Amino acid sequence: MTTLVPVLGDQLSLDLSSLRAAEPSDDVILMMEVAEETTYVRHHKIKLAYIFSAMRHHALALEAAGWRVDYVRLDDPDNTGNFTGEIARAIQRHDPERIVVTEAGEWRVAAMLDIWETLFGRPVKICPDTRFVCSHYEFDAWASGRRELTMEFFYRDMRRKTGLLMDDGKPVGERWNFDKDNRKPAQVDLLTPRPLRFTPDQVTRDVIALVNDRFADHPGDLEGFDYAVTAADAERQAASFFANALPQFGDYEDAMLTGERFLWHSILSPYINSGLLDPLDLCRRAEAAYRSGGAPLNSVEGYIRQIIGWREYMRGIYWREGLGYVDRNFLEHGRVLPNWYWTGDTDMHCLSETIGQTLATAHAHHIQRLMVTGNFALLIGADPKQVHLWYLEVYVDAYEWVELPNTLGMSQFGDGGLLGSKPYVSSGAYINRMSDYCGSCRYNVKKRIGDDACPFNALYWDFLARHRDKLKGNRRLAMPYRTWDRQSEADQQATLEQAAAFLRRLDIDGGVSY
Ligand code: FAD
Ligand code: DLZ
Ligand code: SF4
Repeated sequence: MTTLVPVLGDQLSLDLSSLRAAEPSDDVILMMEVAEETTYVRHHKIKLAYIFSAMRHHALALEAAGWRVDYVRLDDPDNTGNFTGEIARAIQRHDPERIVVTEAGEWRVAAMLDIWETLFGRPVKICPDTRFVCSHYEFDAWASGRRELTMEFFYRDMRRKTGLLMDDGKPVGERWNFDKDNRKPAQVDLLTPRPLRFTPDQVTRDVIALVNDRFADHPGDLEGFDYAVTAADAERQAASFFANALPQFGDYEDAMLTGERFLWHSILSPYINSGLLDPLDLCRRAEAAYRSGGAPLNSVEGYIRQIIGWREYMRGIYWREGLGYVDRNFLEHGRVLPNWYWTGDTDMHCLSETIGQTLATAHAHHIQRLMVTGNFALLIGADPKQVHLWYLEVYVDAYEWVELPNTLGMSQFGDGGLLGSKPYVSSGAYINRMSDYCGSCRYNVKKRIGDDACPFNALYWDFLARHRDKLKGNRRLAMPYRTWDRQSEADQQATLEQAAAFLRRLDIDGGVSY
């Protein structure tokens, strides 16, 4: 009487809900490296190596915990290349009475799980993913009947539910949100903490060879691969973050600095998303740091909000909005992304820095993703679906449930404001305020017109003018529109011509078909 328990590549947690419904003595865990998962986008090589190595190490951890693991490698000659084909083969090997699986993280894979019961003629139990604080049902109950799905109110409910940073039903510090304290620009500082680096072991080296061999045409390279690939090493990285970076996490949350890839960020998202770290546990430890005087409230509240607020909210939106979300394109944008999004080869320093770092490490921090690559793509009117695929491809932490709402919703305003109350666009002034990028750029951030004018400046006004019909009712844009209207017609005309000339050059020099 065997149960087959498929464990997917982002379900690498020892207390996964499906495992709770199984018995180590009788049941078989199935883990599958399959070609279909590697090619739905051209995943960055680091992302592939990370996932396969973490999966292989997790199989060893499961075995050490007493489980029987049937592990199918990508280069197994009989590998069918997809989850359903591998379940069919595993049924032949083990003749299980039933299948128990934790729900998939995205629509594409959920649709596969849904047909297994009919296809294989045995019961399939799909367990809720209890690694999230908010269930689908709870999110829908929260969202139903609301005119606006404001993250802040969702977040407060999650604080109440978890009790995080709550005293007698009230938020600690008598405020829910310390965002205003968290917008300091950073200075270059030799004492900036550095995340730990992990030397690849034999398992990772094998995977690196496999990825280099099979995915040579995918972006990135594996020369300096140093991610943690086990729960124990991910835990070391978390401990290092709490000890060294959390205290200043809040102050510099939105800062960007040349050559400083990590600043005071945790760099834990790949481990949380694939299951090596438990998000709620991290939040409780952040709170403990505050309560024991180890970190200030603005940092700890900011960190907790990112996880039980933004992260949970993005998942809720993803599942609530359904399959059609990916096609939403409120602003009717269709420009092809410049080919230098895959090389970093541009003379705009903020972009070359962010893209260069992304290609080198498969990571960029939030403000780089939102206000540099995302902002630029939105200003030029890039096709939001293509932008989504780019983010899904290049980041090690990218899974559709979290990447899509962040990119298409928050960053590209593709959903017309369901998720963000205004488009995240800015001129060069914002980038200049929050970074040191402009100081070593060939463009002058103060100029709007001329060969050396920062392209973000004319593009920003052009974006607002172009979309006036759709955006004029947005209260948060009333001020920029008033500023635009105060400019002389000649100045406005010169700005629009500057933007048009830039976009023409971009299409000729930088366009690429996807
Ligand atoms: P920290 O700055 O240390 O933040 C702490 C934690 O909060 C993160 O580890 C993460 O788990 C969570 N978090 C923070 N912001 C968000 C957010 N907006 N949504 C969800 N979780 C958040 N995050 C992903 O995990 N996967 C993605 O594919 C992804 N794509 C993004 C695409 C765009 C266009 C934007 C603007 C943001 C995206 N994010 C994504 C959110 C954010 O950029 C990353 O979570 C963060 O940079 C990860 O680095 P970190 O662990 O150092 O985060
Ligand atoms: C992202 C990814 C990749 C590249 N490869 C695999 C794989 O071979 N096997 C696997 O189980 N999972 C992989 N993943 C992660 C899955 O795509 C992820 O589990 C789904 O997105 C969940 O819906
Ligand atoms: Fe980017 Fe403009 Fe600053 Fe150059 S001047 S780094 S293009 S914002």
